[in-house]
Amino acid sequence: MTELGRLEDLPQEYRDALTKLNLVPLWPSLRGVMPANKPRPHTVPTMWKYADIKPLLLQAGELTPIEKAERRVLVLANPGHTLEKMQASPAMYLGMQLLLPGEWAASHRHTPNAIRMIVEGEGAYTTVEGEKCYMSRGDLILTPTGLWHEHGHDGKDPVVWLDVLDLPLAYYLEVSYHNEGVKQEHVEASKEPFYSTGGVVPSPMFERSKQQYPMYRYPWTLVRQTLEKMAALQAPDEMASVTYVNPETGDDAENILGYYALMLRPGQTLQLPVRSPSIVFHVIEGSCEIDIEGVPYQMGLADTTCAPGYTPITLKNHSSQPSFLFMTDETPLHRKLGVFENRTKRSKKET
Ligand code: GTQ
Repeated sequence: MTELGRLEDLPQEYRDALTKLNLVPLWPSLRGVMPANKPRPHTVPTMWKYADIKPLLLQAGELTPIEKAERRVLVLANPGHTLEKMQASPAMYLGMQLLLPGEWAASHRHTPNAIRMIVEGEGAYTTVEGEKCYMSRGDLILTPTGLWHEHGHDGKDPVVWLDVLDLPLAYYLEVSYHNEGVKQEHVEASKEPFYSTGGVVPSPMFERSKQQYPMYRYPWTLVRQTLEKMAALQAPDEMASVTYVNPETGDDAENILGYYALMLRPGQTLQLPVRSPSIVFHVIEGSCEIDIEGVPYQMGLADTTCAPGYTPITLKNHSSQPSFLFMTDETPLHRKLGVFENRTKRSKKET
């Protein structure tokens, strides 16, 4: 590859003249912004242990009343992007949110899409566009772009959940903002049971729902059952995984980030395809080892790990119990932009 001229090769006077006019020579920076064959990600493999986060989150509950926080969240920030950027990857934001009994996180809506994956505690709920979605461990609740949502808690113990937002992308695009709302009245039960039978969707008067987001809550009990059935019927080296989709269209549940759940059988090792999107793993049940470019991360219950794209990743369940993971990645975004790649196929062809 041709070595390109450096900034230092240019006379200072010339460089100053360019700077004064808001001009930059491309060639000293070209290889940086467009490296050969593979991107150079800022995202570094990072693990956050729930045991480390929980006491600090509970302390935040004592230090900062909910009214002063609006959302009481500790952000899982990837040091490769610098902590101030509050991003786990180019498009993913992760936060652990605490709601104490009796607290209420006021209604608002925002341009970034969000989801919550419930980590622990019973009795809390998110009201999304007037539908009350109860939170139990492992449930996924969508709050897509522009939809009103607020969190309440009628239970006895602290409730914690993992927030995933495409905030870094929205912020980069300069489209990130929120509106404050008023407490949602006329609240009804979540309509998610209408979609709990695979293969059929409600069609009152023979009309399919025109709602862009017909289902807000994906209960863990049902997802877990599906994974167990898959694992029981599949060959031992197959991957028991599901994608959270819009039940009316079969598209990804949200536009930018993809959401998935996976079961690792006891003793199972799974080599994941090497693909362009960054990916986040979160343990819903059990434990596992995640090898990212050969470095092992030991994941216990509710631990979370982020890995950059274009990276070989292997999942190993060393225990005698099944392990269940929630995953989120940037696949829908990459596909829409036309930059999605699966390098596994290519390397197979080459060899
Ligand atoms: O619960 O609506 O972690 O608006 C960051 C921003 C959670 C939320 C976050 C938010 C929320």
